[in-house]
Amino acid sequence: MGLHTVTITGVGTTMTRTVTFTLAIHSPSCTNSGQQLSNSGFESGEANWTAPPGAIAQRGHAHTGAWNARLGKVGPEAETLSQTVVMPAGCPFVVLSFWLHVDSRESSSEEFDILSLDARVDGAYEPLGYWSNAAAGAGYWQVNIDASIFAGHTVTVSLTSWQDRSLASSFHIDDFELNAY
Ligand SMILES: [Ca+2]
Ligand SMILES: [Ca+2]
Repeated sequence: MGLHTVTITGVGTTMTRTVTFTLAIHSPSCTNSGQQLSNSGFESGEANWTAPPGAIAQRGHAHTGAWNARLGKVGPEAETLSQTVVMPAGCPFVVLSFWLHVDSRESSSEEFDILSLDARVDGAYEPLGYWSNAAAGAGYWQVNIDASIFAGHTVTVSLTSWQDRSLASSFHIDDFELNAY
């Protein structure tokens, strides 16, 4: 059960082609499988999310649709995007994923501006990862994290940006999903 990566390779006389896909095998007890967050692509604006004013907007920089979230402004204030969800009992596997684009005025690979991913799982704090201006680059990429510790619990997932006082970094986020299996 859970998520499995399957790779199929076709070998011809002059070329080889490989395709990789993810196979989800649901637990028999998982009757409410799939994506659990509401408004995961931000296409309903701020609905279901707690976010700083203006962070969720249409600014021509979405991964899909027209809306996305953006965290990060210069100064000492943290900015947090979060949503609370009750994960279904009977689904022991959870994958957290979102699409991230880091745009930064920092030119150094030193880490000055941080985006951290954290959760409260039945109130208990769980750090899950962080990114920084060092990850700046063109376009979005997908973050995938095993979040099976969420299974069956009430969870608040949060992304928080912390910035120093110069050279802002923008953390663009879209299609934030919690998939249960
Ligand atoms: Ca979107
Ligand atoms: Ca900075």
